[in-house]
Amino acid sequence: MKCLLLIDIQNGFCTGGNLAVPDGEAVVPVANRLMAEGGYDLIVASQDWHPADHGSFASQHPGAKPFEMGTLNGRPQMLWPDHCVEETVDAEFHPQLDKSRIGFVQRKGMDPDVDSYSAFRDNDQLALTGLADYLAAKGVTRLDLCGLATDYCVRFSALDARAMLPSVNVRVIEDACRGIDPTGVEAAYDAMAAAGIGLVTSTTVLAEEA
Ligand code: VGL
Ligand code: ZN
Repeated sequence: MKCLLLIDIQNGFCTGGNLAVPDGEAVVPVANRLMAEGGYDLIVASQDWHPADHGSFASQHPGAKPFEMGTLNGRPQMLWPDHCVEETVDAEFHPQLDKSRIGFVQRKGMDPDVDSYSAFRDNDQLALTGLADYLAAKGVTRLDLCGLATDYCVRFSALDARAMLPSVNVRVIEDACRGIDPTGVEAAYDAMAAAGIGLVTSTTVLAEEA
């Protein structure tokens, strides 16, 4: 049972979005091709979905500016521009993403007091989204991830998949990811490889099907 997990391919992380990732929209055609021709049995998409007063927003911390470190509930927290606020265009999936093949959408980041980079659990690792149980119940044996951003939500989703679904083969499709900060992207790939996550390209994945 092969599953493709699309991480946060939303307007907010693409050009023109509130937390635009350089070249973020470049993942859209690759993701569409993977969905159509990658031989997946199940396609899941995560969606960053914040209340307007989310505590990860610099706007909620008097005097703070976006991309400064702050604290949230006693934990170090990167303070972000307001982004992916629920029910706004910024939070919608990219308009060119083929939604027709997405079987399940996992929203995250709804609790204003904790950030949730991972599609599986909050950053404090206390509250689970339920996605690990969902994938286990579906009998997923291979999980391929891609999307935005490599150094945040892709990284922590892949690491949690590895940790929470130990019998699943977890891979990240590099050319279908884009990151915020080049140093962070490098660190993310190092951490993922060290955890036993396979790093592949869409060419490899599509060739497996051919
Ligand atoms: C993300 C920062 C804040 C992401 C989400 O999708 O990588 N990054 N919220
Ligand atoms: Zn967010």
